Amino acid sequence: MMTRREAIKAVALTAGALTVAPSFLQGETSDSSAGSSTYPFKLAPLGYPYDALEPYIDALTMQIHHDKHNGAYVENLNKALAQAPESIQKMSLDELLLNLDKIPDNIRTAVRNNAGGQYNHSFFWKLLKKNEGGKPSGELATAINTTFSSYSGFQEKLSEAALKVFGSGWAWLVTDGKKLEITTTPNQDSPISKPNEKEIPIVGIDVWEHAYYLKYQNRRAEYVKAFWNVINWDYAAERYAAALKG
Ligand code: MN3
Repeated sequence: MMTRREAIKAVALTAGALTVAPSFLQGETSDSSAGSSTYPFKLAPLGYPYDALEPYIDALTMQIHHDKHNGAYVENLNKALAQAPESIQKMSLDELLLNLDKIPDNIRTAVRNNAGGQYNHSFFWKLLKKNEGGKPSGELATAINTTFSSYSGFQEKLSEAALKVFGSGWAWLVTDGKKLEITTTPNQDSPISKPNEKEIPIVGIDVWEHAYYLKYQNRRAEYVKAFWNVINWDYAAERYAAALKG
């Protein structure tokens, strides 16, 4: 239990020193994963069978990717935070990623990589669902068509970005709450960590080899092509609608 004085200190710290997550982001990734929203973090269950995305993404890839790779990010994030001051341990995933400059030097890289890994993957699992050739609808479809001329124009631009990522990283469709933009991040960096830009992920393609190597080996282009069949457009549309509201 926190004493009253500690509680006041924690509140003061949060209000004074931290970049507070926009309401849309607050607790979004952490509360919906089946665990606490702060340290120690837990790996939420995938939420659907490993083979749900066959033949586009195979069951073994999903199992290893979720259980082992995402599992390791959670484990290593907790290991890093175990040595952190209590004020840092009380930060949600979003707060950690929005305040990397306030993380102690000795654990900053570990937090950046592993909190990023946990954030990106928690989002990614929810974004995936076989769509049977489905396309975005509603406001998101309108925005995509306005920004990229057409759905196929958008597919081309995001695929191109995904293929250009050198080594391991991600290609994203993000929004600042107004416009849509395509961007990439290296390693497990999260778009929400960019200090001078507000970038909320709407769609993200994991182009680490661990996301596709078992089925596609070195053929990233084939994986990226297959990816269009497993985007949960309802989830992307929900995130976009929420981001517009701020
Ligand atoms: Mn991955």
